[in-house]
Amino acid sequence: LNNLKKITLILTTTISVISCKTNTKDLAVNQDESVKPNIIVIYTDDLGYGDIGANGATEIKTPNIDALANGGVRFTNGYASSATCTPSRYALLTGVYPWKNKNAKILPGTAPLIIDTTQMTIPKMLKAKGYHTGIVGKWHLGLGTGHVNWNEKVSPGPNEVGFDYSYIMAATQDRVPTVYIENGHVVGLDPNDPIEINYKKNFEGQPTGKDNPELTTMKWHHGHNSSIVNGIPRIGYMKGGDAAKWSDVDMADHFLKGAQDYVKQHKNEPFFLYYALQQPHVPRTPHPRFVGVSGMGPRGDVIVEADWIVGEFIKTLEAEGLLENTLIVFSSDNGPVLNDGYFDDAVEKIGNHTPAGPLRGGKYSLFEAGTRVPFITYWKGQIQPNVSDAMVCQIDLLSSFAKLVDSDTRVDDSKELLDVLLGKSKDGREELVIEATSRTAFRKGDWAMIPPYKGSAINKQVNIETGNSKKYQLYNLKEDIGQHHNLANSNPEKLKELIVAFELILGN
Ligand code: NG6
Ligand code: CA
Repeated sequence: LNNLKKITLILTTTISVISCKTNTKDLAVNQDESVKPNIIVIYTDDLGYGDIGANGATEIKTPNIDALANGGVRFTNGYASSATCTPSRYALLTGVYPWKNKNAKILPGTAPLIIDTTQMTIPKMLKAKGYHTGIVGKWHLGLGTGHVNWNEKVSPGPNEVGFDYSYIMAATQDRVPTVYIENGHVVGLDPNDPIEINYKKNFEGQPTGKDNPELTTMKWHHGHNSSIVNGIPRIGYMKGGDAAKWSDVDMADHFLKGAQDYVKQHKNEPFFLYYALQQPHVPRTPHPRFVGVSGMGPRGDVIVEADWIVGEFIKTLEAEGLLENTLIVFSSDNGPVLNDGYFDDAVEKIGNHTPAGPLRGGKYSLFEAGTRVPFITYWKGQIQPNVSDAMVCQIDLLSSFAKLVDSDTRVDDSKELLDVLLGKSKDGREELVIEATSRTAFRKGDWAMIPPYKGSAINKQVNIETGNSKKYQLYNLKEDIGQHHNLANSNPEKLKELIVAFELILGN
């Protein structure tokens, strides 16, 4: 009997150990699931810090973006890495400072891919953690290796640097080729009408903005006088591919549908979507239902359109039951510009609107408005509504997302700031190097320092202050957010401190 008792005891213990083990395993599985939220980056093009209501705009209404800002963390010191597109996008996806890659500058539509296919990227890191990864929208990081044949599979591109799915425009809305590319294939291409692209010379007999202004519906101001597509003169020459050419006024709806379809298709697995909107970059082509809504001309109209798009996209996430399990980051690739090469009333109809908010400069500038942009994180039920003055940069997303999904991947320039992004901490970056048209400047604590640069103090074509000066500039942003008072002479110790820290990072 005693023996039987013993056996029973052993058996019960074993069973309870087994069941305990099973429980732990279940728990681990559950925990694992819970660290796999979806991640979406909504990235606008040239949207300024002051272009959204949440950051103080009163002349333009952006209720849907404001809802994200007011329901999430609204960063007042959120930065793009650069004051232009390609470098900012490079830094966002790779976590590497763009000034470390000499090719990370505004690219023509024929440029080769500038991300090394062996390099770490956000989608690659997430893929390794079981995520499906997609991009819908603007790419502008180059395609192919030098001589792209647009009539064959275009590669390498987004699919070779970590994206399982890509639906993109190659460069910008104002650059050829003006076609959509899905997983490397031009959408709707008629093989009997092959595409040819050249950025140096025109194809014989093809009209251009320069020679045929009578064929244009939008007038060029500077640049933008090559091939004409849909009445809009572009940068670069294009021949053929007529059936594949996009409709500019439908682009926002088209990308929205792509983004909605993507999340619907992948809602049952963890996914990462990089949704890169084209607004309010030139050419500004609002859909007819948005024409005139802002009273500010096409630039205002496409901002209202972009806001509507964000609202529709969020509605889709809600309808699919995804909002509670999705971290959304909303930002812009660089600061605002009014006249960026077309006569489109952006300057004439600006009224009292201030696209840069209280900041100095704009796109292309080393002053704050070049890189300090709308920056919002939103996660229903997980992020408490909050305004954060912590310094964060898009370059930090890679390491921070890695932390979120329990990945060991870290990239040096990319600071792991997950708690800051989730609004749980205000311990942001202490330092940041910003870039604008191949020049760099430095932010440390409350201070901004711009080293001397040759060249014009104003980019006359776009009417934006570049930040160039023969002298060092030093600003205390806490007291002087508009960078009106250069303290380089009156505070030499601070200037020295920033120069030393800056050069240490630059490796000088
Ligand atoms: C500039 C274009 C500008 C815009 C910019 C890229 C001219 C004169 N200007 O070269 O219109 O396309 O490149 O903008 O061509 S970005 O947001 O993609 O960096
Ligand atoms: Ca841009």
